[in-house]
Amino acid sequence: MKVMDYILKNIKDGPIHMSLIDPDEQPPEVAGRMAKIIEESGSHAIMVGGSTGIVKEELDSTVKAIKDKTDLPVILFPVSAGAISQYVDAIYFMSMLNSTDLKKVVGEQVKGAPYIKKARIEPLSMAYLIVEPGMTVGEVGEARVIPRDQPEMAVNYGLAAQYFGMNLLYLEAGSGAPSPVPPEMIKAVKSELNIPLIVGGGIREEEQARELVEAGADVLVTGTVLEESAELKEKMEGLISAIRK
Ligand code: 1GP
Repeated sequence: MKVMDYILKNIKDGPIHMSLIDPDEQPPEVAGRMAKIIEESGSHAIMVGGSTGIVKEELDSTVKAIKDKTDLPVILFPVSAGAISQYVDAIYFMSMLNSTDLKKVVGEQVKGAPYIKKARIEPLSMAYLIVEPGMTVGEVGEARVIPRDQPEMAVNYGLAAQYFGMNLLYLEAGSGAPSPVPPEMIKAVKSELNIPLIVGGGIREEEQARELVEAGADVLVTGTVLEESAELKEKMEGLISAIRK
């Protein structure tokens, strides 16, 4: 099954969870072990990415280790065209629509597209919007971050993405953000758009996760909690049951 069909099929039954693994944070075999726990906890997919200086070899061995240990779809969350692994099941073919750097909007994508075709990786067309505070990705991406109290700005970008024909919208508060994307923004976007909404950045607690899915998020992404939790399985199960309820 195509990864996009898998996402659509699963979100029909309610919101889902995806786990973000940063290849820079641990050796491949540890990433593989984490992936196994992630799968057992009920997460729906593994995203790999998030680092600025990643080299392809390191990325490849992490992806292979994850694929070895789980059957979950592995989706590349790319930083640049320079590090794309042919071992993933799909790649977010994403444009940071509120970046002031044209490379982040379309330049890297033009560079990466021929490789994606050659390697036959499934592209998942996605609009990526950075919401205040944006953290490292907002800075590196030179984003004009969407202020937390301006949900209508997120709606307008989202509508533009939908009219461009993009299939997913990702609202990103930034990895490690002190608090996630505001629920009011999620509500506003969901009431005006009909493409699936992914939300990530700063989600640590079950209560937050519950609030975000109640506001309308279709997919919640967590990364930092994977790295921080000593009791990974318990933490993940708690978050996922809050999302799936
Ligand atoms: C980053 O949204 C993701 O792109 C995950 O953020 O690391 O804060 O969970 P966290």
